Amino acid sequence: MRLFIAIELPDEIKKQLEGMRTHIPGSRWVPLEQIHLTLAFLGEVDDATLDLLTWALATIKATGFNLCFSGIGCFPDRRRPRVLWVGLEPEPLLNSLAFLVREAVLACNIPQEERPFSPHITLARLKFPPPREVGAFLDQPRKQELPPVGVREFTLFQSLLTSQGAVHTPVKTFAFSPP
Ligand code: 3AM
Repeated sequence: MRLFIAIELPDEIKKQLEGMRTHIPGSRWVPLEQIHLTLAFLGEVDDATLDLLTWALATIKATGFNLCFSGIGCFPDRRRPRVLWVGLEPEPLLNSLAFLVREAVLACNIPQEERPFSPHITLARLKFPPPREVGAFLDQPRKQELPPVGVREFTLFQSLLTSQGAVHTPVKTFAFSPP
């Protein structure tokens, strides 16, 4: 099973993020139902490791926090933008959750990339080098404030690759223990 771990966002927020779409040639906008905040990408995991992983994730002790949205940006940089995203204000409890998730994943012998966790919500992927519309998108003034989102759980997702693109299905949700 191809898996990743993410924080789900409320439908209202997903609608507002979807509303930020503009016309950019060669862009593939993330469908509303697939907008999320990725904590870890796992890739293919076998059934035995999945059992181990769900046990390891269930032992995570995390504290609830609020996600506060910041500006729009891109990866890897403005000269070669491939991914357009909305960023998040620094939140130590989010970093701590990502760290605990990463430790749990590594403990199950699932390899993880070395690069540091860089919290973002992907809005679009670009197929070819930046048309001028990308600059306009990145420089747009903030039209509306997105309200903060309370986070009390995270979700293990299956990502099934199909000819129509990826289909994401929640496998298991892990609620933070009450304070
Ligand atoms: O939330 P974002 O868009 O950053 O890009 C994929 C998405 O991250 C990423 O996993 C998240 C859920 O699909 N992803 C997909 N394939 C990947 C890979 N081979 C990957 N991340 C790293 N390596």
